[in-house]
Amino acid sequence: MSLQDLRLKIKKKEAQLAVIGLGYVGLPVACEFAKAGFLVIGIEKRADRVEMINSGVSPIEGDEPGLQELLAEVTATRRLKATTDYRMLSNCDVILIDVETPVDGNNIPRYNALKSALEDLGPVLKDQALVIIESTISPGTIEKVALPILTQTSGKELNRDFYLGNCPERVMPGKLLQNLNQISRVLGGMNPETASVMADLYRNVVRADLDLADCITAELVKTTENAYRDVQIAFANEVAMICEAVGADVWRVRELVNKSPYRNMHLPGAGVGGHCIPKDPWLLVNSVKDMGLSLKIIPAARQINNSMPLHVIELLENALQTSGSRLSNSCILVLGYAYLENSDDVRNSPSEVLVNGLREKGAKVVIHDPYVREYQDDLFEAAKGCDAVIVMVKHNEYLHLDLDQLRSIMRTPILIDGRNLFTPEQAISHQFQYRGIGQGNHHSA
Ligand code: SAJ
Repeated sequence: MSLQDLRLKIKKKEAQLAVIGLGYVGLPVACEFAKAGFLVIGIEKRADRVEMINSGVSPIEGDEPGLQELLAEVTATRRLKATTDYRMLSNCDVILIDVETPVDGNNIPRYNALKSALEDLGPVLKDQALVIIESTISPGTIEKVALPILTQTSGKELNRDFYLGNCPERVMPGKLLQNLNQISRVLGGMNPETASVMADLYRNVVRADLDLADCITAELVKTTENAYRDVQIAFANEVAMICEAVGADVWRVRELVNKSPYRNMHLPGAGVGGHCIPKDPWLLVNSVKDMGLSLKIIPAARQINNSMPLHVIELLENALQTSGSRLSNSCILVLGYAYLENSDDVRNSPSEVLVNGLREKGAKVVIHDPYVREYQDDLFEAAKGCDAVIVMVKHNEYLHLDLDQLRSIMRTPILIDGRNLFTPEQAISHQFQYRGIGQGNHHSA
């Protein structure tokens, strides 16, 4: 069979698909291709998740519109079958890889999961199969990591016996299926024909642009788009620090800046969390780490964004000092532990950095988050006797918080606003002492 034969099998939906890694990316991907009419084998290392998936129950936490129903349908019709057994891949024509690609404490990707998946796939790789890595990877990883492992473990030759591409995922928790269908994708192929065949495949699930490219371009686009966001957020945070220093309101400044054409100043805040933004800039930086290129903006943006939870602590200490209190014997209520509003996802949450910092300084910390199971106790019960409340996440549940009720049960009415939930005027009119990211004036009544 040739690549053209594979293209034909894909067009007739006779190609047998596989997805390695049935997490928050791989599972929706497997379901969507099964829904499109392909037979899909899902490889998942955790047997408990395999069992859940095959019984039609999604292991993905959080609200994912349509996913549970779709999974139930495609497993009931046996279009999707999950397994831990790589031998099931020996008859697969297209294998998508959606495993995690974290960076270590030195911001270096180790690719343990990716290397393991490739090493297990190689020996069972079918002749003329197409392997597509969807995970976010450092530019150069296809060439320097994936290709050598597949070649060595399969004994096959690229573009003769198998084909290789990179199609970075672009999904966000809470909108997995919607993103998959509606956001354009970059199709990087190790040769142009491979990219073209990838387009025939993705056309079955993506109703947006499918942009053909080579692999290094695809790897660069994904890591760059998230580094871009991180830098934009860091810029907003740096302007917020300026506004605090000179006594201005960053939110008013941002509103008026963004009235200028071609401006889009992002939201300053208490930090940057999640599974993508804190990691992907380092994947981009890592692509040139041994080339003597001295990068400045991207690492500096990471440093600024990582410092924001610590800046929230500085705002708190300043407010406590004004009240004659000390952090070491205070009780602090933290509102929001997820990394994003209206989400239960706590990965790389800025609140974790904040809470650890407060406890290291001797404060007693109480956490509330309506979406995170262990923190769903009554907010006002949690606030009893507290010396300050810190807003870390702008959950909808906090938008109409009764400040009078809150003040009546707190020991010291201090409000530290990490997400511009309240205006200083609102807080002060309810007799709170207020500090906010980027709020350089309006401290207290
Ligand atoms: N944040 C700010 N200021 C902003 C925007 C976000 O402080 O102006 C913070 C958030 O509070 C959060 C973190 O940054 O802690 C990340 O927020 P996010 O909106 O970027 O959400 P993510 O992490 O789910 O980002 C994903 C990314 N999508 C992919 O990687 C495919 C990102 O590229 C998207 O821009 C984002 O979703 C989105 O908004 O769709």
